[in-house]
Amino acid sequence: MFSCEEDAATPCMDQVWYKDSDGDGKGDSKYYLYSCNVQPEGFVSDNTDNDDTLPCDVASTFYRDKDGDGKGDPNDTILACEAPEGYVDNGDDDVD
Ligand SMILES: [Ca+2]
Ligand SMILES: [Ca+2]
Ligand SMILES: [Ca+2]
Repeated sequence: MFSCEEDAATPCMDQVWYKDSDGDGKGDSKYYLYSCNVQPEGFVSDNTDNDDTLPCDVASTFYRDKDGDGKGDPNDTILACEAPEGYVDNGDDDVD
């Protein structure tokens, strides 16, 4: 992925690109490559992503609400950025 060396006649500045797996525009500082001029697909110049598996910095726990009363099952949870369909942000349902 050192595309600068492919064309030695063209001076260019190496740039570091960081992998953005979750597509939130923030890159993972642990996974990077060098490329000049062209931005590799799936990579960004930012390296501030704390968790590159989630498109947000802090994930929240959501609770499954099977019966649709707005209260979730405390034993059926998922970690996500926003409440997925069928999930709510509380685990107050005793009998879901
Ligand atoms: Ca990311
Ligand atoms: Ca992220
Ligand atoms: Ca419920």
